Amino acid sequence: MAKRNAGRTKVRTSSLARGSRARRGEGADGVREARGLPALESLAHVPAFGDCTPTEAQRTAFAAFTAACGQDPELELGFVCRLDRNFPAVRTERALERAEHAERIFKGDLERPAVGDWVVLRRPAVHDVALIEQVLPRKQALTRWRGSRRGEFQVLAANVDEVLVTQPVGGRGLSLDRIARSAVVASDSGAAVSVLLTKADRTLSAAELARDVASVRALLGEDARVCVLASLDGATAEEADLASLEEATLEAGGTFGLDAVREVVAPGVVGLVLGESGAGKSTLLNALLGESVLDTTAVRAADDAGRHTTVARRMVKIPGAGVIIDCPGLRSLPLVGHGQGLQEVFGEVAELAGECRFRDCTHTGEPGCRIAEALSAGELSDVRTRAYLELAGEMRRHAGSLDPDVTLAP
Ligand SMILES: Nc1nc2c(ncn2[C@@H]2O[C@H](COP(=O)(O)OP(=O)(O)O)[C@@H](O)[C@H]2O)c(=O)[nH]1
Ligand SMILES: [Mg+2]
Repeated sequence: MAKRNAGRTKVRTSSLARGSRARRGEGADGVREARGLPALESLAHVPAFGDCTPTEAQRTAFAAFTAACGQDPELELGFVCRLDRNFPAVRTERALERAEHAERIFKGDLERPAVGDWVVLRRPAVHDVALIEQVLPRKQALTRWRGSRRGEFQVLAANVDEVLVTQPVGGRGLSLDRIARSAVVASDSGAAVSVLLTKADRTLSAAELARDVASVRALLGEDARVCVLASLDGATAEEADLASLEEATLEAGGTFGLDAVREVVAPGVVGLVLGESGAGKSTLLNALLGESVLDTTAVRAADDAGRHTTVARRMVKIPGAGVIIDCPGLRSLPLVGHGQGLQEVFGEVAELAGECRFRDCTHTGEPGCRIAEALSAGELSDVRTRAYLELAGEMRRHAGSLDPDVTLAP
């Protein structure tokens, strides 16, 4: 019974607002216009219902919800394909709809939907605006710590298969620290990781690019997928010697060009571009789409940073490939509670760290430190060990800064 009621929660819009909207006959369009949201009909490359696939668990949960509501025909299965300033758009088999949150979601009793979430959508026969009743169990969620002492995490997206860690080369130079922490956050969520090195046309030489590719592989392991992209904004296409950049990339064990990205995000795969503002994420998606659908921005020469043009989180369907989520750049990515991800990315280092004599060994000169032993015996990579120790230390410090009653999920 509780479930049935749960399925019939009220709309969060006040009945007054709803009533007046209905009286004015505005419907969903009125809501959209009032909020300055883009018209759904105007959006290109929105994935079709069949471009994403719910898991068995998500299907079962949907079936259980509708069964508890007496197979209410108003309920539909869908996924959130867009969030414009937190206003969701949901793709169902029948349509693409703007939706509001059910009261229990709005009040915070239930999880808020993120892009990629499979949801139960109520499409009321009489009312105008669809309602997200519940978020179905997530296959995974990409989350980041908000930095507060309460240990709250922001869900960047859900049900993502492949995180494309995007970082420009040339300019300020590669940030291996940023790549390492992005890989940890992504692996912690259970997603696979690829690294995209963008703007390779700006590197001084093919040899320099080869060094960058090699250093990412040295950091994340020889199996790491590193894909190099160049001249995607068109402006510099003629000046750059793309052939020699490609050759250098392949020799260093990387892959090159848009086809390499299409291969990683194959049909049926949901990817997400994760990187700082100005990294070239939207430009990459436009190149994959073959037209300028996403807004891009000029970066500041001083620090190579963009100005956060991308305010919406949205999915686009890449022709001949899968779906990619574009989201606003993240300025910082502080780590806390991502131990699982750290273990996954730096497995051999994490394993040795667990074998030190002291359980709380900080690996800074204590006796019986297995890491120090392995390093001096040449059994561990310096680069990987340094990155591990840096991030593990940061996670410990951050965990210590949380309020004492906060416990992080293991
Ligand atoms: N030289 C060069 N510049 C690029 C390339 N891709 C993107 N840019 C530039 O980088 C800036 C930021 O790109 P944008 O796609 O908006 O970055 P986002 O914030 O990550 O989405 C824009 O000025 C682009 O023209 C590239 O392949 N080569
Ligand atoms: Mg962008």
